[in-house]
Amino acid sequence: MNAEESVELEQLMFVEEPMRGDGPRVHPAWLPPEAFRSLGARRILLHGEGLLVDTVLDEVSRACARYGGRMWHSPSWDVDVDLVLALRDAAELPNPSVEAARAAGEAALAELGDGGSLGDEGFVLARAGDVTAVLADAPAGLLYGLFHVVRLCAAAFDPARPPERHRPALRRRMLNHWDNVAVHPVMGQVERGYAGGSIFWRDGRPRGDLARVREYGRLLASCGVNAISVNNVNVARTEALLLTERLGDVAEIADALRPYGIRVHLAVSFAAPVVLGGLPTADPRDETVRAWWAATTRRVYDRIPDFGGYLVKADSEGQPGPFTYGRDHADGANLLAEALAPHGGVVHWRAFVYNHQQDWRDRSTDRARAAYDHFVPLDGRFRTNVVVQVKFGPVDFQTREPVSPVLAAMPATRLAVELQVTQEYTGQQRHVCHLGPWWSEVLRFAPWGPGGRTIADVVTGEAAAGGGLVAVANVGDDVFWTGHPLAQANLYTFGRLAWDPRRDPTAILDEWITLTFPPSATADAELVRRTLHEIMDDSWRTYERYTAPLGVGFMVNPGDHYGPNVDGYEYTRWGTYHFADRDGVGVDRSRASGTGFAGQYPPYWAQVYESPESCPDELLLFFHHVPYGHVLRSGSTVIQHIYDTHFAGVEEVTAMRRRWQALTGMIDPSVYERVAERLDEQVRCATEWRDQINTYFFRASGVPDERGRDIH
Ligand code: GCV
Repeated sequence: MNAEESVELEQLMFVEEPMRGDGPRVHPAWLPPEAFRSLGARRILLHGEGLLVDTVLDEVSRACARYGGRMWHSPSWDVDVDLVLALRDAAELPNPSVEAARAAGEAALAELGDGGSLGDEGFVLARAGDVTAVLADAPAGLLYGLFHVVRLCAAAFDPARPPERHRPALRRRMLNHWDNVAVHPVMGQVERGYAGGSIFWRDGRPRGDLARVREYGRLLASCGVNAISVNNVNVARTEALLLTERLGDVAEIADALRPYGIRVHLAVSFAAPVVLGGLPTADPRDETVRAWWAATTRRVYDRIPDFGGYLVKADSEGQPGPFTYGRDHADGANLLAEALAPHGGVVHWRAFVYNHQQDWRDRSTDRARAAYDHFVPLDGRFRTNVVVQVKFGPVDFQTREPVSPVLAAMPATRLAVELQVTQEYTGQQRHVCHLGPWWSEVLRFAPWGPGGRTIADVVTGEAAAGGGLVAVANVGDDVFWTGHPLAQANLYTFGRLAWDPRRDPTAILDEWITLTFPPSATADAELVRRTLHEIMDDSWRTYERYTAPLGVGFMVNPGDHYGPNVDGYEYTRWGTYHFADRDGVGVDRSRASGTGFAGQYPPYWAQVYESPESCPDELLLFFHHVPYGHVLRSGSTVIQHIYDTHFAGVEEVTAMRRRWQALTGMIDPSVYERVAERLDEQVRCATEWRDQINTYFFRASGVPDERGRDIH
């Protein structure tokens, strides 16, 4: 290439970063420009074509414009580069160093790979001489490879770096937004949303800020999420219309997210043939109903060719479902699956089905049993494009629950685990509660006994054909995306665990810290890192300590679910009881004398959970009703454990607030202030929890604290 050509090509290929007048409109979360410094200072060659390759092009161009690097796209020039990002089937280049890097990538793949295929989303990274090569079979792989290089920073260019191959363990890594289009009179714009309004909808209309939606797509792609549903699973009239008249609104979101490899799904009402189609029935066995779903779904795919599929909450908390017609959940799910199958779509059918009209005096009905009782008998009847989506625990996203036994009992069904990134029961994004360690514990749980297959194996499935990982999103139109800036880490961690459910959550948190607070722009990077780990690593356990004890759950204020209220749900219809009285506390779910829920587990855990002696302490009150003097495996009595953990929890939160103060002046002041405010609230609320819980159990039991601390 001669000098003139070079100048011309530079003008063509070297894209300037668009100016952003008054700085970013929203916090950049874990993708601040500074995180791209190492990449942006390099000479980079991008080789391949496609929509997602254009996204890579845009990312790299902006980074290079900012940090002085250079970029070429699919040229045949002989240039010296530091990084090649190439599709494997892109034509050869007459550039010896680039071709050597590609050959090194291919060789690494042959050595590391099983048959050499990277799939739709995988990539390989290898070094050849002074060049780093990232190769992928498909554009999405290149995009994920690019974000990997960003995460690695300078380490991506370390000559000693051994080759590595990455492929997501789970095919679908999905977020469910519980966003309402029209403001719900009780639940608001976002059901269980703690970060302002919706980024998609406002007051019955699309919010109209597609730039923000694109920015969201970028954040999600960078942590590995590849699917979202855009409306609440409780589908009201306005939201139902997204399937038909207002499909254009969904298509706009899909268009904004497509460049980031994210497919859009829709929560639909099972009664849609009646409420939208004017049919007299929504019976899944009725021919006109089947034809309605087939035609409606065809229209969806005409408008959104890469539409992901439907998400359904049926016969649950008042949502319509197949029970109305004497049909079961397999009939219902298969109806929608049949309509989606010709287009490659899936239906995510939720297993969150229980009797929400319970009488608290009826001790034989147990909400924990419900999903198993409804779904396990249907195993083997679901079509292959049905994913049964199971909440991780048998009740409802509590701070501590056993892992749902459904996940071990449906071997002939594709199962997804549903997590809750939005912190409904874990501090509502006013409390620091880093959930990675909890999710990791769930994913590593071996339901058939230690050393056996894990929940991660179940959702991965044979040849990655499992149902994947899903979570309820925690994002809103808040300037920090998640209300509490540190709650961004939960979103990031979800994506990274969905990519690889076996990863260490502390390492993921470390990655998030490095990206969000880049060492090159932080006065004392080590202090920031250490402080954040000290505050966040154990924050879920701290939260557990000052709230409902020993797995008993709830004890929250009814309705908004924030703050303590020991008897708030005790005499209600929701099936969430603790049965505390003057003698003891907890729910007997044993086979011998209780609801029999413990018997829903495979033999190893059925036996462990059956007896208070072998049941793990942290789940004792979930499985057993015991006297206050019962001695835990830890050696403490139940009542003393309650006092000790509640005092300790508040002390830990007070220490968090003190530690945070050490970061004054070290980080973005707006982040500092927001977190500081929320830590004040966390200290207040944790103190309230401590006092309410300790006082309640002191009065009920009459047993004093053996250390004589203040209990009111
Ligand atoms: C979307 C819990 C929440 C509800 C939620 C429901 C569900 O009950 O409190 O707001 O409804 O779970 O998962 O469907």
